Amino acid sequence: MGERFERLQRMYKKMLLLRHFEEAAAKAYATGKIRGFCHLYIGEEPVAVGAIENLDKQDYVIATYREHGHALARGMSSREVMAELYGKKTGCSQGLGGSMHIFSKELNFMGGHGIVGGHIAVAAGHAFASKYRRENAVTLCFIGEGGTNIGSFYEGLTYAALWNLPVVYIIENNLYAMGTPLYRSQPTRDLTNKAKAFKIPSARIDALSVELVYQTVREAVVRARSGQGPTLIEAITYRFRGHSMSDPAKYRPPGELEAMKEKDPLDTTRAKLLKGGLGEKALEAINDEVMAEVEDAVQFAENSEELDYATMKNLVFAQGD
Ligand SMILES: Cc1ncc(C[n+]2csc(CCOP(=O)(O)OP(=O)(O)O)c2C)c(N)n1
Repeated sequence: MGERFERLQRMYKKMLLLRHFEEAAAKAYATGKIRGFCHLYIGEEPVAVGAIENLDKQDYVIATYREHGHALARGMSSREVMAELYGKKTGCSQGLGGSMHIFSKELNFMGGHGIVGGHIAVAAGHAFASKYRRENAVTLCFIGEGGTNIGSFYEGLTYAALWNLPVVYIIENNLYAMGTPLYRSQPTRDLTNKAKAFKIPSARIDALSVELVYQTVREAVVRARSGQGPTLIEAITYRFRGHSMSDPAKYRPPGELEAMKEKDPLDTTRAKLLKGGLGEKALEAINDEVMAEVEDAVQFAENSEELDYATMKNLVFAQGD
């Protein structure tokens, strides 16, 4: 089997993990086991998976509050992410961060940010630090399209361009910022126009194809790593669920969701693998393996303890007089 086909298989398995993981999270949310904010990425899987497939160990990832999938794609264990959603001490942030604050220093996974766009300038900071330290690292920064209306977007892009920083900005354009459609919140439909003011190279892609995401980000990562500076990619995608668990998403035009589900990136990738020679049995085995991992993560989260109050308090408040 060729390298390309193997990569597609690997990316399919990851996307499937993200999908099953979040479906399990939604179930746990419905029964009150997960509480607070919880933004699902279902439908958008090719963006995180295709992009992060390009990274090396020393690279950085920074994302929005819709980041469970990015953490899993970066290699965080399902157990640690699920336990964090459950608010348990075995979670990546000891259960104190929750859904919007998935974080791992070991994986250079820099969150999980609840302030829309707030992390965009932070990404430029990470890229500056890694360039200064000659780490040969690239920073991938994921942004919602709504986030490109925030001041920090312009600060981040200014410094990324001015200092030729090794950062790739990926706009996950899922067409809605909460319930507001793109045409009501953006002066332009083509968000790569925003890169032109900074002379940053850009690409606008149909992100239902995980291979196209992989390839486009590949070029940007090579450019960043070889000292040629930042790129802005607009990845056009779609979320199948509401903005967060409390949103029934009634603002979509009738039929839109159903039409997009017809193009579910998991189904199209599966069909490609079948056509490429992977049998039904092999696909079933991948599915079983992923399901077992998710079930294990749920059991792990359910059986884990919460942090004790004294430790929680010590982590939040300063010690001493
Ligand atoms: C500075 C700031 N303003 C408003 C909010 C409330 N808010 C949370 S998510 C969101 C919509 C953002 O949409 P987008 O950037 O397109 O990302 P998506 O949720 O679609 O992935 C808003 C307005 C916030 N968290 N931070």
